[in-house]
Amino acid sequence: MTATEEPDRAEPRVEPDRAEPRVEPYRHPAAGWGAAKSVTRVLARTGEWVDGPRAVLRMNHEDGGFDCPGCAWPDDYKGLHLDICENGIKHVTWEMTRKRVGREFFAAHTVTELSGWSDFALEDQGRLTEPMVYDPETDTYRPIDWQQAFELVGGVLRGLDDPNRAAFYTSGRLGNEATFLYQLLARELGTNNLPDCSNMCHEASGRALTASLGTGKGTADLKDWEAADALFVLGVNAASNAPRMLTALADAHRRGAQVVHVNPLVEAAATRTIVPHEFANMALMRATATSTLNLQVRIGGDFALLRAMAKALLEQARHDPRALDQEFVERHTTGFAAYRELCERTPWEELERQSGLSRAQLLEAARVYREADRSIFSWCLGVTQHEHGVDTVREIVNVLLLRGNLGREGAGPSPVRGHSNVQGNRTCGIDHRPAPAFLDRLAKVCGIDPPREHGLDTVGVIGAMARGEVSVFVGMGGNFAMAAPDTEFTHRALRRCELTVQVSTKLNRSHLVHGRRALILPCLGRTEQDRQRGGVQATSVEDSMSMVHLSVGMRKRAASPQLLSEPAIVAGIARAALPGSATPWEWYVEDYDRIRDTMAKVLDGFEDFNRRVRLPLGFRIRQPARELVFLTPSGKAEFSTAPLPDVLPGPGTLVLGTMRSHDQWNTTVYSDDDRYRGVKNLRTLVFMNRQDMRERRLAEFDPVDIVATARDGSTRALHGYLAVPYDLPRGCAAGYMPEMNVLCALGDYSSQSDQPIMKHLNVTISPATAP
Ligand SMILES: Nc1nc2c(c(=O)[nH]1)N[C@H]1C(S)=C(S)[C@@H](COP(=O)(O)OP(=O)(O)OC[C@H]3O[C@@H](n4cnc5c(=O)[nH]c(N)nc54)[C@H](O)[C@@H]3O)O[C@H]1N2
Ligand SMILES: Nc1nc2c(c(=O)[nH]1)N[C@H]1C(S)=C(S)[C@@H](COP(=O)(O)OP(=O)(O)OC[C@H]3O[C@@H](n4cnc5c(=O)[nH]c(N)nc54)[C@H](O)[C@@H]3O)O[C@H]1N2
Ligand SMILES: [Mo]
Repeated sequence: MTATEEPDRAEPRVEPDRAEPRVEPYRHPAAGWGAAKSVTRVLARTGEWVDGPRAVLRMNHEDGGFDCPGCAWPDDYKGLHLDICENGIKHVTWEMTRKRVGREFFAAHTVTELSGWSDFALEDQGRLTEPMVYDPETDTYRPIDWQQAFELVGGVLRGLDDPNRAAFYTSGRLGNEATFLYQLLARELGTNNLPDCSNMCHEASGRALTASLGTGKGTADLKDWEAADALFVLGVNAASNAPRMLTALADAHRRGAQVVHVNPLVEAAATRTIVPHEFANMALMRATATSTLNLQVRIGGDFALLRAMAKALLEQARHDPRALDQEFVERHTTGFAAYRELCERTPWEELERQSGLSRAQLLEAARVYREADRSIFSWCLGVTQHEHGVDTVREIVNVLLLRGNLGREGAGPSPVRGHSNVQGNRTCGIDHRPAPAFLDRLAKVCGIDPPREHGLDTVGVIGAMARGEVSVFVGMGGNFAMAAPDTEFTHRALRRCELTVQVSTKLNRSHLVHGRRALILPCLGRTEQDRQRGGVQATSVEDSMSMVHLSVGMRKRAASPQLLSEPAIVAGIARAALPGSATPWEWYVEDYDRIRDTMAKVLDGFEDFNRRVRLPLGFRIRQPARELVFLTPSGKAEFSTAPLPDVLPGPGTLVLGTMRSHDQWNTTVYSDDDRYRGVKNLRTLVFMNRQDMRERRLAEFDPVDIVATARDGSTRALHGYLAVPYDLPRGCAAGYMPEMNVLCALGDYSSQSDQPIMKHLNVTISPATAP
């Protein structure tokens, strides 16, 4: 008997349109009718006409409902209204599809066959329905019951001679309660091997903010965004990746605030928008501008721009003391003199060359900053996925400190996190370098003896698997095989494992690139009701601005009756792996309030967790730096004095950055379109500066070979990509992740953050040699 709710429809491969590729400038405002049309298409495609809109109405509500599984942009604190966006709707309906991938499907297709399918076709099969185990005899996945699945994992984990031979990956959707249990499982077992997607996105931000301010998070919240006189937005494609930020940008522009975008590309959010939930404006096509200044830095040029702003302020301060907040600098910071000296010594010509901007542009940025009373700097991957990501975020803080833009309304650093709960994951213990104080409390409260030595992060774990040092890989969500750098190497590493376990909602490549033994464990999604012995459960999540609130799934019928919640799966594995454990795993799962009560004792700022998380908008985690309390060695905010990095491409080479299209969620690609960049039916493209193309005798859509040279001199190549002329600085090129991970060597990670430098690959691009 199949466990699926409805007959399994092993449909033929559904590929995105294979129509002619087209690229033409997008001339419409962001969001608005283009978005509405796209949503209509998505709802039609997933067959969610009734449930889709109903679900969306339950999203991001102050009084229950579930948290959008999309990005980590905070909900509008003013409460009940439709704070939704096109891409949020896409993510929700993606989870709610009526399609199912059940045992007949797996019986009918060998893993070898499925490996030839596109990623789109794999996910398009629908929701996973029951636990599956890999059968090497037939090269297929076959059903296994939950107890046997847990026993299999438990048995392998128990048999390890060293717990550090296991690694536990997290993708940032996991709710706080499951997160807490997951890290407890790893640490009770005896390892800090907790790689996560944050190792590929905001590791640099966390390390930089901790070093400068003693807190790993931003300090500004949505109210601050509304009070700021200037917003600096660096390296974010907001219209696609944090669409609800458009509202904040449009509001700022309307009230006369300055909105400065720093990006090699002029992205849709840097022009104008129709505010996503303002239906009247939508009907009237009334767009609001979202930018007062666009600065097209070269890739990696942000640091030079920031230092130039500091230099200009310091020069101005010689005759205009108000250029700096001297009192703030004296009272709250350390290291100012050395920083000033460093800025003064850095020549303007170097700053122009490294930023790719003219002196006039650099001075204009400084002027806007100087004339604003209150400024917020916000950033995402354009800043972090670089060798100098940590230094650059610290330079942002330096610039903020010069004018006392911290600890007061309308000011502060404001990183834009990725996955909806990636920040909560870190808060709740997913950290391969845990703080000793956290481990002490965990030991005391949970009665375990957690390991003290640092564990492996994403890059580290891939190397360790390749060397045979890690032999069990558990993926709590995500799609590690595609998200990680150096695709072929990563795949070889995963295949060396004794056991790979993927807890997932949909079929993806990570199920096909597996160890000697392999399990697929299907879980409930965020939209689905999670009923345990103690009744319907809610999980909590934390947004980019440290607000923690509850998310309650409302779909009564899960994709399959066999799905377990993520906390239940963690508990099942833990019970099997740790038979003598004193942790009350099953008791925790009966009622997540019990998990929260324990978390309240372990986690800083979570006192009275169960009560506060039920307040209408949840609660904000205390942020010492926001109160001008700095948990740094000096007890003050610390200026950093990093030298200006050299980011210029070598002769004949270009710097290539990988990024998302408008129509994808990380490794999930919805279509081959990238609406705001004017692209239709094409993902195998590389955006290039026109002159760089001319130099290489390339015309639009000419096929090219892209060869990346890693630091160790090894090369990796993609063939047959199409060159697309685009407005970006000379020497810079861009294309889509995850496909371009093929080009990113495992060894090319930042020495400051250990993040793969996915925005800074050294490549040569030339006319394709083979047709
Ligand atoms: N719809 C949708 N939303 C998402 C995601 C998704 O895949 N789809 N992913 C989520 C996740 S996990 C994350 S981490 C975030 C990612 O959000 P983003 O950081 O916006 O992601 P990317 O697409 O990588 O885009 C990076 C941006 O940085 C710019 N850039 C590249 N190099 C540089 C540089 O050197 N300097 C500057 N200043 N800019 C540069 C690029 O032009 C691009 O605009 O989004 C989250 N939200
Ligand atoms: N070249 C390059 N590579 C990159 C990046 C880049 O900019 N350039 N960005 C990096 C970044 S910022 C990130 S965050 C990573 C993303 O890395 P991941 O987080 O590992 O990847 P996702 O594509 O978000 O994961 C999608 C899968 O998650 C599963 N899933 C979805 N919802 C749920 C759920 O509720 N529960 C569970 N258990 N599973 C679920 C589904 O099976 C789906 O196939 O990629 C990184 N890789
Ligand atoms: Mo991310």
